[in-house]
Amino acid sequence: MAHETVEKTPVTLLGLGAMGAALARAWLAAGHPLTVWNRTPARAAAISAEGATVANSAAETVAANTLVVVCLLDDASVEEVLAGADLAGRDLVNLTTGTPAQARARADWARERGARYLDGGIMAVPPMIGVPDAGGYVFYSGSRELFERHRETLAVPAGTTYVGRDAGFAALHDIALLSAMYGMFAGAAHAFALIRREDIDPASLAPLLADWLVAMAPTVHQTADQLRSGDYTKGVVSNLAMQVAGTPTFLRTAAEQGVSPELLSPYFELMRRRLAEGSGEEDLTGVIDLLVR
Ligand code: FVH
Repeated sequence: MAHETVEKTPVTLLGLGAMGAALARAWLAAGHPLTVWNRTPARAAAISAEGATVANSAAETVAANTLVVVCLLDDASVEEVLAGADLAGRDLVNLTTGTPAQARARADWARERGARYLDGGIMAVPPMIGVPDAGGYVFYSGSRELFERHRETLAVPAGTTYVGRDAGFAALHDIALLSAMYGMFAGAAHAFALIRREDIDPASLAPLLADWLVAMAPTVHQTADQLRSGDYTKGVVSNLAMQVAGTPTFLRTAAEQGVSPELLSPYFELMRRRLAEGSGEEDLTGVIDLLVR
């Protein structure tokens, strides 16, 4: 039987922090030739021992391969690291977390230097990288052609989800999901604070909390449906008037338990403002319109 050798796309990777190192190991494990660079050389040495080629400078690393991936701390470090590199003809994939405006500006910046550009927002933590069942994935936006050209290589560390030609959309999706996550963390922090001084094992509350959050999560589909239709009374189960009437109980309970209401109060205040506009029969969806200035 004839053996077929499938050439794996060589990858250049700049940035070997916790996430960069995880990406590097995933590409190496999948057989991709990898050239790396990191500001602190010791980190590159560790990856070199696992099979990567270490370049002497960022510019040399960029020159090594067409596909150039950067995973650095922030947009300022991307600017700094790539300042002296010749990007002409490179396929630049930026997996550094930034704002949508930074991504759009970086796309223009790359184009002016003759590079094609794809922005990425990583929805995973390092231990999820290279573990297909872990559920991690990366949002991509920018050049569709670039995404298709490197789809297979980009899918090695984590799943891929392309969200549009607007280079800012990956960052926007990333930050939207992470913002919701922080809202969830805030709610969970308040819940744990409520039981903190009681004879209740936090470990007994944790599974109840997790199950409840999972049960409530699908309400986002109804919110989306109401936003699309413009009818915020559509399918309402617990209307705003009823929910606002319940808020003093939450605040009184917090006071009784010696817990600051500072995480809950801003949201309750928005609910009250929306009710004051005469939206008692609606869902909570109207709060979104109060946020959008
Ligand atoms: N780690 C995580 O859980 C999250 C998951 C979601 C995505 N984020 C984003 O990924 C980017 C990289 O994160 P990281 O975890 O690798 O971060 P660090 O371990 O802190 O490594 C930072 C790397 O950036 C290099 N660096 C920083 N500043 C500069 C600079 N001015 N010039 C050159 N390189 C710079 C740093 O180099 P060194 O400190 O080792 O010399 C690391 O390689 C990030 O956008 C997350 O938001 C991770």
